[in-house]
Amino acid sequence: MRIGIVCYPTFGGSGVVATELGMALANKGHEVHFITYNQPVRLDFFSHRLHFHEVVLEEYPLFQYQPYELALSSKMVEVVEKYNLEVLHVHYAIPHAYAAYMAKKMLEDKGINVKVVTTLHGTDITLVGSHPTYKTAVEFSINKSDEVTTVSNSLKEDTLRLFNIEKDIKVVYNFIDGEKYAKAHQTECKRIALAKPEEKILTHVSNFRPVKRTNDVIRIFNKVQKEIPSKLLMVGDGPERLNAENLVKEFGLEDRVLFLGNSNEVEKILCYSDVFLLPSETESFGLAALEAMAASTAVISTNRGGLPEVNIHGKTGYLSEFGDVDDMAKNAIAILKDEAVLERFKKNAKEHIKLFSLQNILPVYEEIYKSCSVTV
Ligand code: GMT
Repeated sequence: MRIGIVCYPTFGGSGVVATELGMALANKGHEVHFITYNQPVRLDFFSHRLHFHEVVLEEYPLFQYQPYELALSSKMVEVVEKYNLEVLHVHYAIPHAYAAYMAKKMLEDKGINVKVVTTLHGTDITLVGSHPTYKTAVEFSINKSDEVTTVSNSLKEDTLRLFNIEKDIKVVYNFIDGEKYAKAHQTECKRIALAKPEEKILTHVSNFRPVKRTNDVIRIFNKVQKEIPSKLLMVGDGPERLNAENLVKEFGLEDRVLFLGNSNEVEKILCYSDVFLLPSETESFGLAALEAMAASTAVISTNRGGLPEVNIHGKTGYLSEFGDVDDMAKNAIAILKDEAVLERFKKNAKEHIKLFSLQNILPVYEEIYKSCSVTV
């Protein structure tokens, strides 16, 4: 099939899922066209089946805000027309689903029919999308999509609770290419570069937004390192990074916590990790946790949103109430202090990700594309 993928090209989970999906579809023989304002960060190869079309914004002094939706929908029309695309798969409702609807209507005027699949990722529903500023347009564009998917049952429930949705919503979990992580484990893991053999390694990966509670990560680690010789790797960047760095200084943990910045090769960092910390206020799925599990890492997280669908309490890690730093530290210590327990959790985590394998999820998206395009 000929598929257009619209996403944020950054380190956020929705962009990562969209990019991995596009690359996997191209590998399977589909023609894929990414349409966004920058080359997606995880897009690591091009082929005759994988294309990138940049949405260029024209600066004009009159505009306090550049009208990205206009540029995006115009680009979608151009690419659909030129490459005869059958489906536009937009990731993250704002503003992608809205721009896709406009593109579809403009194309209809030219006698061209393209189907729109919208995947909701989390904050486009739970934090930003349901805000009165955006709600009307988000609800409209979800209802006007040909197919709507969410990345967890929890996000589907949130969407139905927060919006007046007339469309059927299909749940398609985020997925992972387990082989990439297995390879990193075998060939590229030089743990000794970061920690002494007797030290355990804890990791956090995020965009350091307030919802990720990066200060709770530091507080949990502060408690853990008092009982377990350990290091903490903080991967990513964002508005809360400075606060987290200040808290590290306050606790006197500068030699135990490493801030590594953004990385598009998280598998090479996660392969060092024993425990992954994700104390988020909300998380529609928690792709970062799934990536950690693929690298055989136990997960300590909150029980919010879709996290219980990914992290199984007492098996792949532990779930705690949001903000309960003591409980999360206690659980991390329980896993880390006993080598046999740690090995069991690591093995369970690696086993559990099979449910979310690329091989399982890719055909589900292909089926969705096919089913909506046959109604042409
Ligand atoms: O985690 C973020 O803040 C980024 C955000 C995004 O849309 O890029 O992530 C959301 O989508 C991911 C991929 O589906 C999910 O794994 C994350 O749980 C979700 N984030 C939140 O719900 C906070």
